[in-house]
Amino acid sequence: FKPEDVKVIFVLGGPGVGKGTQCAKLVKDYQFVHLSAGDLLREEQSRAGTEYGELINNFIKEGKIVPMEVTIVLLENAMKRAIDSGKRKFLIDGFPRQMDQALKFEEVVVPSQFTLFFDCDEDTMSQRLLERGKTSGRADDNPESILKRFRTFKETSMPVVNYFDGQKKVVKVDGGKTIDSVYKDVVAHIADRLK
Ligand code: UP5
Ligand code: MG
Repeated sequence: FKPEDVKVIFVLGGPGVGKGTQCAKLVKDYQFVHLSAGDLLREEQSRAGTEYGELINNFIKEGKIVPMEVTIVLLENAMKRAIDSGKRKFLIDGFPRQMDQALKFEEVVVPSQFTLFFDCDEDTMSQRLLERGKTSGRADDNPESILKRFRTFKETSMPVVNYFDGQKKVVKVDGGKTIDSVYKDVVAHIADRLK
């Protein structure tokens, strides 16, 4: 596909900040295609006999970042399928979460338009994840994994946010409020770039 035909918004923020929740609302109101890198990895992992299944599961439980060769191919394939069916606006959720991924994706796939960054304190995010963990079945919604995810986010993923911020390509929204008030802020901040 031609990069100029495609629009990509990265959606970043700590574990449990509400990336998936806010993306779902944007999809409903503005017809984006929502691609969560974590969801794509979990799908790939649960596919029987997959070469990467075991590897992915271990990385996720440890809150570590899966090698980008895996993730970028999954994202690219999902984007191609969507583009073939006439879509062109993408929310890429939970990616890139390491500098090399950011540089590689923008080089080989398409440069992002901007990054929507949700900010929130760890106590709030932790409570949300533990609550979700009662029913989510996610291998990483437990106290040990959550601490590791927070550490990876601070050490490895925040540099990505800071890098795009240095390019004046970050829109920061407070993710600590109610779902509806966070969404109101999102729409208010990026209203002119949702088309
Ligand atoms: N909730 C949401 N918003 C709320 C609000 N405003 N008020 C109260 N509650 C709110 O929300 C989390 C929970 O909180 C839900 O129960 C929700 O109802 C509630 P959600 O929208 O799911 O938050 P989200 O930010 O999407 O949280 P998620 O757990 O998905 O974030 P992570 O970034 O940790 O998970 P992700 O799936 O992106 O990645 C998982 C792992 O995959 C990573 O740790 C890593 O090991 C691996 N990975 C890679 O290796 N590479 C990648 O590129 C991507 C992932
Ligand atoms: Mg998510």
